[in-house]
Amino acid sequence: MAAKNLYFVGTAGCGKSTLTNAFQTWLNNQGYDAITLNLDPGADSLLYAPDVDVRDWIKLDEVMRDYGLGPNGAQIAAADLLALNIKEISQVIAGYDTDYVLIDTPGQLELFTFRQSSLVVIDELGRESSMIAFLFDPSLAKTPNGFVSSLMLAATVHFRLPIPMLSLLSKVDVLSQKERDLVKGWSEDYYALFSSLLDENVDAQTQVSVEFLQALETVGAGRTVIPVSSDTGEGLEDIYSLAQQIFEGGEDIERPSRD
Ligand SMILES: Nc1nc2c(ncn2[C@@H]2O[C@H](COP(=O)(O)OP(=O)(O)OP(=O)(O)O)[C@@H](O)[C@H]2O)c(=O)[nH]1
Ligand SMILES: [Mg+2]
Repeated sequence: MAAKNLYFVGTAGCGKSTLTNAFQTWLNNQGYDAITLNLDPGADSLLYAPDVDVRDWIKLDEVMRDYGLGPNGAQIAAADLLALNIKEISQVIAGYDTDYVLIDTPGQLELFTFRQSSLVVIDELGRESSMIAFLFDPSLAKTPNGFVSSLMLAATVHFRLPIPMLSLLSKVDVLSQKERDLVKGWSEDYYALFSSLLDENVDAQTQVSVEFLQALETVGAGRTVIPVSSDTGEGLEDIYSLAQQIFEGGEDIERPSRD
C-alpha cells in the first residue's frame, strides 16, 4: 500500500521541523514505520537528520551562485527545481517501504503554497494518500485578530492545495490554560470568535462578520484545532488518530508485532 504523506505546513518558526522529528519518534515508539523528508533546500541547520533530504539534490547557496540570484529569487528557483527532481526523490522514498512519510516544508509558507511545483510534488508522491497538517503559531493565534489571520492563511493553503487538512495549535506548552481554552473555543464557535473580536477591536464588524468566518469553513479552515507540543508530546496521538480517520476512514493500520 502507498505510504501516507503528511505535509507539515505553517509560517516561519511555527515548529514544523521540530514536530516532524517528534512525530517520527512517536510513531516509531508505537511500532509504526515513518520516514522524514526535508523539502527545505535553504534549511541551514536542522536539529534532526532527515531520512531523505532535498538538499542532496538542491542547495540554496549553489542555486544562488549558479543562477546569480539573491536568497529570495534562489528560493523560488529552488522550488521550481524541486519539480524537476521529485521523480528521483520519490524513487528514493519508495525504497524505504514505509507506512508514513513526514514532510517538513520550507519556512516561507508562500513558497510551498503558491508555487506550482508543490502540486507536482504532491501528485508525484501520491495525491490520494496525502494530507496537510497546518500549524497555527501560538504567538499569533492567541489573539482574536491573530487567530482570524491564521485561519485565513490555513484557508489559503487549503484552497491552493486541495488535499485533506488538519489544523494544529503548535507549541501549546507556551500558552496558559486560559489562552488554550480561548483558542479552542474560537476554533469551535464562530460566535465566540466574533464576540472576542468585538471585545478586542470595536471596528471588527467593519472588517469581518460572522458570515465571513463561517465562509472560511468551505475551504477547510475553522475546524477544531488540535493542541500539540513537541516538547511535552501532547497531541501527537491525536494527530495520528485523526490522520488515520482521514486516510482510512478510521481504520488503524496493522501494528507490527513487537516480539
Ligand atoms: N516550547 C516549545 N518550543 C518549540 C516547540 N516546537 C518547536 N519549538 C521551538 O520553536 C523554534 C522553531 O522551531 P522549528 O521546528 O525550527 O520551526 P520551523 O517551523 O521548522 O521553522 P522554519 O523552518 O525556520 O520556518 C525552535 O526554537 C524550537 O525549539 C514546542 O512544541 N514547544
Ligand atoms: Mg523548519
